[in-house]
Amino acid sequence: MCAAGPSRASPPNTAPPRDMTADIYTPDEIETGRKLFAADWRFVAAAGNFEALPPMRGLEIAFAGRSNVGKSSLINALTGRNALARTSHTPGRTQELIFFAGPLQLSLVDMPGYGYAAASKAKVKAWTGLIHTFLAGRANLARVYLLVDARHGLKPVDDTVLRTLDKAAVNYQLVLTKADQVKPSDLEARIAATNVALAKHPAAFPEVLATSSHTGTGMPELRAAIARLCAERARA
Ligand SMILES: Nc1nc2c(ncn2[C@@H]2O[C@H](COP(=O)(O)OP(=O)(O)OP(=O)(O)O)[C@@H](O)[C@H]2O)c(=O)[nH]1
Ligand SMILES: [Mg+2]
Repeated sequence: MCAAGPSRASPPNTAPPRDMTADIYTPDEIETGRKLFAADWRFVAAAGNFEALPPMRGLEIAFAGRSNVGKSSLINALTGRNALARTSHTPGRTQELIFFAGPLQLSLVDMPGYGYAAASKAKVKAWTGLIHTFLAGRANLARVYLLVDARHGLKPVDDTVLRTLDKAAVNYQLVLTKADQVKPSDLEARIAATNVALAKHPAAFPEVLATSSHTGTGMPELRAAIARLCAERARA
């Protein structure tokens, strides 16, 4: 079951939970992750405001990040489905919190992007409010993957979200997306620079993960990490 146990990270300045201290997975864990995401995943709800959120059920894992960073694509790549989450070349595609349910009472949450300059002020305000309220206040939010475009790295607009996550002590990990678009040497440099920036963030998993939804890079590890989280919460 993926439904039990506390959902918050350790308080600042204490050791991170064991599952957040290593990104090396055994072949068994990789296989468990593969099976978890090969199962049936389906859309369950869309919420444009806090009142419309579906009832809490099991654990939730949210994918947050700037507009167009590749959140919806990552959910599709994880689940091996082309169109489970809606993607688009143009920013601002996902405009609500979208919930997908899988096995073990686990849900994935596709979030609206932030930092989308072309949207109206009112929309930006509503999305930003919803994003921060959800990230800081959803009791069964077990982990947040904060996505950052590997070509651009962390931007000032990411800072407020990082602060919200630190303050709420939600356990989170930075994921570089679109790794296929960056030369390997530039990717190494981006990973190193992002790891340095992360040192200031107490609730963050200390290492970033490089992924590509187009080539599948990082998917087995991300699936294994989520499966490991489920197993740990079930034991807690
Ligand atoms: N090359 C490459 N392109 C990607 C990758 N992931 C996403 N994209 C592209 O980036 C664009 C945005 O992807 P989405 O998944 O819709 O991004 P999003 O973060 O959900 O965007 P919003 O919902 O608008 O915030 C699409 O054109 C994708 O095809 C990747 O790993 N590699
Ligand atoms: Mg999207």
